[in-house]
Amino acid sequence: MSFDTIIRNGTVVTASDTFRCDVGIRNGRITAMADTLDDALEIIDASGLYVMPGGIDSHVHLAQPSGDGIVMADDFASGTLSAAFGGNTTVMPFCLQEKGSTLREALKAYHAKAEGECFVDISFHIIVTDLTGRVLGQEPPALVADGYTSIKVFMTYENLRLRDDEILSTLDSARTSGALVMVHCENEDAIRFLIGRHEANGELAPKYHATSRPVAAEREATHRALSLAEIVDTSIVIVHVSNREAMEEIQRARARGGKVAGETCPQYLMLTANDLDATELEGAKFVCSPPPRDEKSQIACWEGLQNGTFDLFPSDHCPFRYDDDQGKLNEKGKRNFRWIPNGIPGVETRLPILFSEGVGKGRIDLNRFVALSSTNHAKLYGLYPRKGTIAIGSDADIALWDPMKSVVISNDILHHGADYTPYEGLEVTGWPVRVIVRGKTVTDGDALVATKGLGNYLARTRSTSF
Ligand code: DUC
Ligand code: ZN
Ligand code: ZN
Repeated sequence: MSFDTIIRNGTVVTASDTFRCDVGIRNGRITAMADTLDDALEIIDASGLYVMPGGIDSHVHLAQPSGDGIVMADDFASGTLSAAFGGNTTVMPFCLQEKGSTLREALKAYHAKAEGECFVDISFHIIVTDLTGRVLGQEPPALVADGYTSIKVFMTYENLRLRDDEILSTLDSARTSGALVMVHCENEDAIRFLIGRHEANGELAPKYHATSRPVAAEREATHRALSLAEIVDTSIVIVHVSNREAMEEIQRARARGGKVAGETCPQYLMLTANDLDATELEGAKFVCSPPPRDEKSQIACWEGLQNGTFDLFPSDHCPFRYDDDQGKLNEKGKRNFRWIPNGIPGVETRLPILFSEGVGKGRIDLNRFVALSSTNHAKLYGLYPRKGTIAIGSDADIALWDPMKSVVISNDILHHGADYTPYEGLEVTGWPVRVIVRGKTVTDGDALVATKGLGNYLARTRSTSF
């Protein structure tokens, strides 16, 4: 046999082209693309379907400690299962450095959590929270050599944030070692001041999460992060941008010659701060940071996806159960918004939402969909062309898309560990009907046809985007 699998009669879509051809797979890789291919153990008929690179979700949180008594709703098994059903073949979760431990120790702990559990391939970004000890002196060069080529830092959250001098040191260390730094941009001091004011006024409902983290707090921190990167002359990723003003900071930094990548996420296209103002405590379901803004911000984020300000459209999947004392409605969270864990689920709905609202409504074309959902993630984070495209020699990571399939999103049909979806009742058209990881089918329609452990850990090269 020439091939293990042939995908026949489909329309291949990459970030640059759309064309009809058969795809031949052998030993987990794409080994032939031609008008007609024959001679395989398995023939998959993809008539009427798009043959796309599997989604790469480069911003997800799985099994991450999130505060006293709070438990994330997804571990590596459920999170990667949900990812697969959502059309993804690789996800990039965060590995959180606990204060007092080294980055290597953090990685060891996360590898232990993920080992043998995953349904799709994974690769970690390291969240740096503690610069004492050898962290910046010695660890990054060796970590980059071992394929850990990205770092995230927070400007907010008292227990996670780095001060400006620490961010500068991290950026400088990343520049010399070849790592890429992702920054969560919100001004912690301003947020703490506003939370304090809300508390003094007895304003404790979930909706005050949004007003305690205003656009100005995000815009200011975005400007500062970009300035710090400029000062040490290094590249930077501004994650989860929610509004026009922060987006314009990215545009201005690029115009000055800055090497900047930017993300926006489904919640900034589909939700607004009004969703946090729901009856009872339902607004807790939409608490994430930065918070969703308003309709004008949604329009701005679409513009950013269209005009290239945003290179990436990850989910920022950060799932907590709602009706659970280890989740959104923990004892303290029920009484005061500041204790509601920040984050919402979305790894399974990211691609259907972008396809339906983006391609289906004429806002972006098919090739931009592939760039935003897969190819740009692979390029930015050192996985391309092994991942993120349909090409000879690439891993056979493929999502077969039915562009006509309409689905009403409901928590019942999703596979994550959360007990809700923020997109309940949203009708989308376009759905991944089969997902293949390195040549092996993981999902086929509603069926799971692989066992966990199929997902590999991916060491990465330095970014090829800048
Ligand atoms: N930042 C993230 O990137 N994800 C969820 C929560 C947060 O603050
Ligand atoms: Zn963040
Ligand atoms: Zn995140």
